[in-house]
Amino acid sequence: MEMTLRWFGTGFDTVTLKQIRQIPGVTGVITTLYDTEPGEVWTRERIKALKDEVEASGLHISGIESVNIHDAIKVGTPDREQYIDNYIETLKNLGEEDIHLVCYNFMPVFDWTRTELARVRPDGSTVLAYSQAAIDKIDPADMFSSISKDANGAILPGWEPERMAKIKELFEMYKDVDEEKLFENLKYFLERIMPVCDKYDINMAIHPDDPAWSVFGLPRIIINLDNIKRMMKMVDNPHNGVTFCAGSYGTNRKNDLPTMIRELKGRIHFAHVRNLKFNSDDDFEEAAHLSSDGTFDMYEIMLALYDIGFEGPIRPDHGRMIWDEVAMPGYGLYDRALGATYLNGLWEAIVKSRK
Ligand SMILES: [Mn+2]
Repeated sequence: MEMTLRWFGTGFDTVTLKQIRQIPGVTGVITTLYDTEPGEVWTRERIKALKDEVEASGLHISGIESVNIHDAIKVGTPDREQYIDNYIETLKNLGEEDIHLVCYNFMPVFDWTRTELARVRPDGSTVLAYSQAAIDKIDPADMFSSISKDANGAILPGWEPERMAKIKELFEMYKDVDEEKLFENLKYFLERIMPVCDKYDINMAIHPDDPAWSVFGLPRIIINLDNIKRMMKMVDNPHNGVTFCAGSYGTNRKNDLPTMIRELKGRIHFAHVRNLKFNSDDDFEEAAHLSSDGTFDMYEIMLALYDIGFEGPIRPDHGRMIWDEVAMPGYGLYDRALGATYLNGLWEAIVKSRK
């Protein structure tokens, strides 16, 4: 595996490449062109400029998170053809710049959903949290205003204000899209892009829906092992793989994370590893990466990744906000650096004990 950190780019991220370079063992970043719209072609010039900037800091681009999917593709409207052509063009440009990993998601309307961005934990740190009881009381149209006030001025990925301004329109677009339709549209998209992925050896790594169940009555499909297997089988190509996000699959207590990892051997192209603390089955908050601070056994997760011979990039995921840092919720420097260091420690111990 290669330890990496997510970086949103100069002007969007409070964390600098220089800081990332100083986290022991972190050699790459997972980044994006944060100011592009879903459906837009990423030009080679812009990709090259981003790559040059990262490389000048002594790091490299380990993958892209995300190249977002236009709603027309998820809904399956006739104009999806143009947006898929654009996506293919972006993949080609990434491939020509020697980038071989793309994380994306197929969630309708909302990306990840949380009800709080700054829940205070007993140690005084603040974290993202989710409560089903709170969701059940919120009108989805108010979701954006209810959480954006805690965003520390950051634009949250998937929660861009322009997008949230047309939320009613978005719900209308998706009104006839059920789980079957979403699977069908995902299949159509994957079949169209696989030739360019084969040509440039690009691993597509779908990110799970978070939380891993239906929210606001919207269909969600990338939520458990059966559905992932269905997705991989319907377009059976090694380039059609997954981002194994422990924190997202882990929202559903029925998902046994180490078992899922072992079952997905060969098709996990990217891993997000973080811990959650459950207060009940439908109220959880994000925790420090350390096993004892949350509910997951992080050693078992890392061991499963080791056992399947995982060689892709891995990154600590959402961190707590600690030491008075002001940053995008989940994406400060300090707690993610602690997370990377801890995961590297687990990995070193596993490697040495298995020799
Ligand atoms: Mn994730």
